Amino acid sequence: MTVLYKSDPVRGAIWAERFAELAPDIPFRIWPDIGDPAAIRYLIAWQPDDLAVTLPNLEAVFSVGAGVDQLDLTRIPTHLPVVRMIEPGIVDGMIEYVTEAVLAIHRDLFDYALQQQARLWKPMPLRPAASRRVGVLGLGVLGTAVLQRLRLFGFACAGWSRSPRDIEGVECFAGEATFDAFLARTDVLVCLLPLTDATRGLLDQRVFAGLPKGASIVHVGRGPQLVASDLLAALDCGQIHSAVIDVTDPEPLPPDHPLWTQPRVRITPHIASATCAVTAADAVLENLRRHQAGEPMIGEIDRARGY
Ligand code: NDP
Ligand code: OXD
Repeated sequence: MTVLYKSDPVRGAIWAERFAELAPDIPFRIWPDIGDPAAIRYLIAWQPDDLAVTLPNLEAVFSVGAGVDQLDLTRIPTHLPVVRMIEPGIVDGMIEYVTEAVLAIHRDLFDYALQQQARLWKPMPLRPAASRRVGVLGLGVLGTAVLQRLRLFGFACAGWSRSPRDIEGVECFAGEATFDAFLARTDVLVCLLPLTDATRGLLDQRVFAGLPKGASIVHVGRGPQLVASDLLAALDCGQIHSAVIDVTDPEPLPPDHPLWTQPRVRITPHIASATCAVTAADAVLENLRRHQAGEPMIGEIDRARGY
């Protein structure tokens, strides 16, 4: 039962070490050194290309990331389960990134950065966290973890998902019928949705207009969910005050893109979070055990939903 890894080889070496330590009986190979293709049962990849079609005895495909939008599902035969990455390293990184971004917005750090450039010493009133309404799009593994941390600061927390959720201390909205009400109560909008046909282009002029004037955006989902020209227009007219953007379309963001120079936009190069190789190997090993035992794997995606 060989496992084949096809992604960053440096991280692959860490995966290999962890497999050798915890499951020395499972051969772990790093692409392109695949050995006998017929022996490979499990594939761990960011982009498998045609491997899911050409490996004759494959039993499952694991994404090295939380998202699966980078996979071309049409090139993964329908009998193969596709599993996204759920592991504590990604969660911790995302909590740190979003917490910092929301606090920077809450404590007016965009304005103070501009004041610093102008050498202007001008304190602004301190606003209690309870009066700042944070709203997270997506109440999955990451959205829920982020809200559970933000609650501790006292922010008024809400979230929006497709199906109804119940999270302590969080006002949960579900489905399109509640979307406008969710937006209307949100001062800081965090996007943690997977990229699907339903979420592509979601962050557009209509969404920005539905937020209270002067709201801010933290975008950590996927670049194609944001209509950048609409955001720039909303920033220009003051409807949106500021934006923290970790994911863009395309990536890397081209040097002449106007988002780079908008004074109230902060850009990072898709680093909000990253898979931790050690805990990811643990997560896959647990799923291999489950698969061998005929139990459901953690993070298996629903192909029809796209996430
Ligand atoms: P999950 O699958 O656990 O959660 C997805 C959430 O989004 C669910 O609550 C789901 O609703 C909701 N959702 C999906 N489609 C819709 C829709 N059309 N309308 C309303 N709600 C919807 O994903 P994760 O939390 O693990 O990850 C979320 C995304 O974060 C990833 O797909 C990836 O794109 C991004 N990411 C970004 C990283 C970065 O570094 N910038 C790092 C890691 C992930 P329901 O609960 O009803 O299913
Ligand atoms: C992921 C990512 O999906 O890094 O894990 O964006």
